[in-house]
Amino acid sequence: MTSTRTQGDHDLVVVANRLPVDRVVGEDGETTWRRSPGGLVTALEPIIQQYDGAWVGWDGGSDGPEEPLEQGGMHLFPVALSPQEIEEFYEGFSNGTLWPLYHDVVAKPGFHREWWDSYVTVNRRFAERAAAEAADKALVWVQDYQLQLVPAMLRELRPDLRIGFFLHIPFPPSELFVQLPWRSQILEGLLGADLVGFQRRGGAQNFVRLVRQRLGHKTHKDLIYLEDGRTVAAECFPISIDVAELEKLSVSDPVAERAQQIRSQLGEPRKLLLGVDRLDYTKGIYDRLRAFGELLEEGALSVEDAVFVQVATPSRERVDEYRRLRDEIDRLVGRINGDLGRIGRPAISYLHSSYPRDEMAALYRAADIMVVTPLRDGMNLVAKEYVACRHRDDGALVLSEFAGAADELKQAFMVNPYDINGMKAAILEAVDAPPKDLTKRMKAMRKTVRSHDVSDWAEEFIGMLKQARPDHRKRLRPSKLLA
Ligand code: GDG
Repeated sequence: MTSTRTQGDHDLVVVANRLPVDRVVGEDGETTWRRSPGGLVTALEPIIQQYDGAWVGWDGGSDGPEEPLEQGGMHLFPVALSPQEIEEFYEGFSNGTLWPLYHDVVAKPGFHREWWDSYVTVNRRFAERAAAEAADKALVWVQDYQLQLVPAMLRELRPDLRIGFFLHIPFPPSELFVQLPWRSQILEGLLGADLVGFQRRGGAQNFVRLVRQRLGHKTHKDLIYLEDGRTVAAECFPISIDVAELEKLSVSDPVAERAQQIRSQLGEPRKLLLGVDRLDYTKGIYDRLRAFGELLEEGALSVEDAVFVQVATPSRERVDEYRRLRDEIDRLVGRINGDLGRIGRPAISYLHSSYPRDEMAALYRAADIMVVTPLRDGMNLVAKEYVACRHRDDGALVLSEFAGAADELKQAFMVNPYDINGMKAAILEAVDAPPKDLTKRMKAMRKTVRSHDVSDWAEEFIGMLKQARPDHRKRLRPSKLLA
């Protein structure tokens, strides 16, 4: 094989769809960069700084310049997308095909050949950029579903690298995955990595089963043995949050005061229920609000003593499915408030907006019951954030069993989000639970969240990637391999 080596000088390269900064073009046409908030940036920043590493990603604009920039000790390398690629690669194949397919097909995935072609083209561009920036034998960590072909493309360009891949969303069971016309190409793409990480054990198992069944590779437990002598490990690495940062924020005086103020502005309800989600059809916002509406209608709860605050952060607004969802939720909230609200006492306080981090912390502190009911979710960081903010060991978490977080936050009030009566019962159970029971549950959940934060997640992944031994023949006799 001929390898086109154009080596860079970074010992660690993160490759993600988005850069950790957004390009902001001012009225004067000047470009400035704003650090984009979020767990991934917080998790990876210290590690990248430690390695003097690089981050390759899209800057969120179209046809922008590709000059590298420095931010917070990180070397950032923008990858440009054309307006057509934004439509076909990003909104199309990533968010219109893979996103619904990987989330239990809760919406119908679109299978369009031109979207796929664009996905291949853009993945190649990311791989080439990463290949150019990585030093000899560097670690490269590719993130998420938009870039599943990058590991194999990168390996072809740079066989010396250790390549890791982490999927932030669920990896579907074989029965759903095989709908994808390009299923083999995606599996081959991922197998370019030495280590493929998933949020849950089930995702890793689905992947191993698929490569065995579809591609005929030998596997043993979480290892896959390729004909060329390489071994690929499939492991679960549940992601977490920056617990210390959020705890510090949530106990600060301004946040405590703001939490009080929120409750008083809502008329000092006996129970404040809260939902915080990107406005996405996987998050189960519609059925959750329906369940709450029915509880009011039936008199199990009353607007005099309970209110539901739903923050729905705008998301993917150019995709049809998301516009439809927004309209449906607008209608439902309007109907519930129209039918059941009173002057100064809306049933649902619905906020279609994005808020700064301290306001989120104040909401978490103000809420008696956090309702997290996705139909499917890789992890769901909101559930962990709520727990991190409850330093008095009070409050209740109602949690979907279909969120990755359910594997760890076992003391939550667990629900099947498709079962509206079950959700109503769980909400009432949380509303009526004795404080002692809530404390016991919250204490246990806080212990779990504090014992594994996002830097542990990143360090564990990088630690394992460093140990990856590309050639399995050096460590395993063929007799140990299971077909
Ligand atoms: C994907 C996977 C997986 C939300 N609104 C505001 C705001 N947020 C923050 C939350 C939380 C994050 O956004 C959302 O994270 P989630 O995990 O809940 O969901 P996705 O965006 O779907 O993330 C998911 C995650 O990747 C990580 O691997 O857990 O399963 O789908 O941190 O607090 N933050 C601010 N203002 C808002 O209005 N500041």
